[in-house]
Amino acid sequence: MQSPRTQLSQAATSARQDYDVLVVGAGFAGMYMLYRLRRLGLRARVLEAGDGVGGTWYWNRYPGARCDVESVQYSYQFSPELEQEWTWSERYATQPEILRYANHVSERFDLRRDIQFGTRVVSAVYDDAAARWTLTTGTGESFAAPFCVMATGCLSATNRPRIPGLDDFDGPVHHTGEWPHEGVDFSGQRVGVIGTGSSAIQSIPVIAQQAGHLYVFQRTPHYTVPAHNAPLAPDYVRAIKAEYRSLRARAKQMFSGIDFRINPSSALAVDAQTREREYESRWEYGGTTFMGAFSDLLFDRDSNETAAEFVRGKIRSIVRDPKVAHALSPRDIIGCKRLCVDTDYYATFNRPNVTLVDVTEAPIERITPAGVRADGRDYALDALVLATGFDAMTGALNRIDIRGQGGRALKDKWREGPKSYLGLMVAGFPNLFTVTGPGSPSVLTNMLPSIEQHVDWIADCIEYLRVRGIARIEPTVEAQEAWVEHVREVAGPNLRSVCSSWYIGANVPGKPRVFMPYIGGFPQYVARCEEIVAAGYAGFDLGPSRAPR
Ligand code: NA7
Repeated sequence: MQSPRTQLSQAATSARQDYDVLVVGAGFAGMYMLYRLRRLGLRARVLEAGDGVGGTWYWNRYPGARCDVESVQYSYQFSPELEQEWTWSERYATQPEILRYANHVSERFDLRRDIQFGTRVVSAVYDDAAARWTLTTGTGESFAAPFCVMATGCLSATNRPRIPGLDDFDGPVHHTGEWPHEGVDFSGQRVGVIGTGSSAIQSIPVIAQQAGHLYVFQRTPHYTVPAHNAPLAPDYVRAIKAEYRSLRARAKQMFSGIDFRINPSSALAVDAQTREREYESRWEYGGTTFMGAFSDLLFDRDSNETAAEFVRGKIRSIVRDPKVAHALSPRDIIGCKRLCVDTDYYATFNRPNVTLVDVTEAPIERITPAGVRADGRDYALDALVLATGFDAMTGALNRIDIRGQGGRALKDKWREGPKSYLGLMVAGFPNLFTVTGPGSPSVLTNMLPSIEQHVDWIADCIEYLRVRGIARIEPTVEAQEAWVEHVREVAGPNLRSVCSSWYIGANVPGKPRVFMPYIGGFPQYVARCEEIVAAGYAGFDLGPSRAPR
């Protein structure tokens, strides 16, 4: 008698040749992709490494994990019914609430039956002659289809630091991006957190409340602004639900795809008092809208410095020990690395059980079986938290052995940095789509509308080809080169392109330094995508034809 697992595996194997589209990943991108493909009447299979839907929200279960985009905007808009029936409870949703939402969506639209969980795709190979992609999984199963959509996420491949001795540590080591599902009890323990980016900034105040002592190993201080998170009042929720369509429409006109007010003035065009008032009111309001205080904060260093100094002043006023306040104060451009949003981050350093270990000047020497050696001394620890981020944007794609025409590996093509057309497709890789790929606005925008825009574009494209009996689509090298150049050009004047952030791959040793996302703004980008379609997929090679459907 066969075990249910064997039967399942055989069922998948026997159906493997028949899919129209394969989708890798069941986060928000993969789920919506499946929804759209089904509505086109296509047979799709989603392959997902995790045991549930939700992508980044499935894996990032560290204490304090939340979205830094307001919940009413960080949600799908493709279904007005879904918008009306789901009620967010807080201004910034917690990871568990977002995961509940993802599960609700998957149940509401009956998505699970076409998702195969616990299935990590290790290779994707294009067969020129058959015009098909074959995907192979870690357990040796293979799936084939003429189209493949990589919905693998921008921040999903964890960045494990190369610190000597890391594997020798006697206690548990948890990466924030691969947090144990059963949770971690730090009660009374000596805990070390390495990193001070968004994940650290969210988790440190929560861990500090539980740990016996918390040591924070900081290589670079990051700017963070308060979230001022709060439960959402029923009246506010009712008002949002009544005007969802116009809220979404307004958001789509914004550079970041998020509806918020940007002050059109330059920070240098107003007097110091007016500037202070604007920063103060943004600080009181909370969240990343702080960067909308003046329109030139990300273009003019002097303007930027006024905002940076305002935040440093806040740090000095919150953190009692001036030395710690100084160490926590970033010197560089605010908003260059992604601005963090916190609850009580700076105040946490006033706690007697929290120690900031500044490793700015000299890196952590090594991890020993007993703890961390840094700053000329040994810190004895019971547990270690790696809040060291991700191999962003390209990591998840490069960890799959993707081979296009002539067996050429994507990793090799991208050795000097990712090249794509619109962040949607890559020359030499026909019929392979990347949702929010490098070269698209993606991480610089609200991910949900960016995902929906890409998924709609891909679904419409596949339908266009099928209706016309076109078997293949691929960007031309010329169109791709021109797009890559455009992406580079628009990044130039923006201050975000000048610092050592994960936007340019600087957090991963050896990664090519290229500003990966498209910083021309969401509306401009969408308009370009639409123009290209209206011009009959300008910049793409289409063909050859087969009998129309
Ligand atoms: P981030 O923002 O990449 O932060 C990672 C942190 O880890 C950052 O402070 C790094 O310092 C630090 N880091 C990385 N490697 C090391 C080593 N080897 N030694 C010491 N410190 C290290 O990742 P997050 O997960 O916090 O956030 C990622 C995004 O998710 C965030 O922007 C939001 O969009 C959501 P560094 O600054 O590189 O000196």
